[in-house]
Amino acid sequence: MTGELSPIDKAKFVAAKRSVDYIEDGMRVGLGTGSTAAWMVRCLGEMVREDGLRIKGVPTSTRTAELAREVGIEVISLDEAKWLDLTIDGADEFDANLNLIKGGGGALLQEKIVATASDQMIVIADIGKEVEHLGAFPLPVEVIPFGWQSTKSLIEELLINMDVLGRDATLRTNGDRPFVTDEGNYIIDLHLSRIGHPHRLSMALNQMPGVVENGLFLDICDVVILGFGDGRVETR
Ligand code: ABF
Repeated sequence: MTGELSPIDKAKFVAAKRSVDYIEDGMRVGLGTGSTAAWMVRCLGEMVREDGLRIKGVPTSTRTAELAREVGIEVISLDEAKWLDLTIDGADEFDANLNLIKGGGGALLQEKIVATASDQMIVIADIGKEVEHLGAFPLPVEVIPFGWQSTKSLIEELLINMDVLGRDATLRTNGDRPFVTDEGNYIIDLHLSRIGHPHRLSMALNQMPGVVENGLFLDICDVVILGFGDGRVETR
C-alpha cells in the first residue's frame, strides 16, 4: 500500500496506521478528510477486506465517501448512525491544549459536526502541525454565498477588536471562481498569524449572520497521534 514514501508521507502514514488500533469490531467511525485521513481510510479498508473487521463509516466529505467505498468500507450517513464511537481526522494545526485549526481542505463543517457527534476524536498529524500558538495557518470561515462581501467586511471589523496579529481576510478561490464547499458555501480564510483568545474569536465569528462555522476545533479533540519522518509515533 505504501511503496517508497517521502518523509512527510511516511509521518502521515505511521500516524494513520497507529490510529486504527483504536478501532474495534462493530464501531461506528467518523472518517476525516485530507491526505493523512486518506491513509487512515486505506488502512481501515485493509482491515475490513483482510481481517473481516465490521465497522460502519460516516465520511466527512464526498472525497472521503468515494475513497471509503472504493476500499470496501460500509458507508452510512450521520443521520443513520445518529452517534459515533470515534472520529479520526487530520488537522492543519494543534496546540498543547489539543485545540485545532482545521478546514484547509474545505471540509470543516461536516468535520466539526461529525467530530462533535462522536464519543472520542483522534487527530492524526505529522510533526509540522504542532504549534505553540494557533494562527500561523489561515483560519477558514465557512460563509453563506448570499452577501458574502458584507459578511467579509463584518469579519474584518470584528478582527480589530480581537487579540490577533494579522487581519487579512481572503475569499478562497478555485481558479477564477470562488471555492464551493460540499454544502454549497464559500470560505473566507483569515490570515491572523497568532490567535490570542481562540474561544472568544470562535464564539464571536459564529454569532455573525452569514457565518456558518469556523475552523477552530476547541475542546473537541481527545488525542493527537503524531507521526515522524523516521517512522516514530508519539501521542499527545
Ligand atoms: C482535514 O484535512 C482538514 O481539516 C485539514 O484542513 C486537512 C489536513 O490535511 P492533511 O492531512 O492533508 O495535511 O483534516
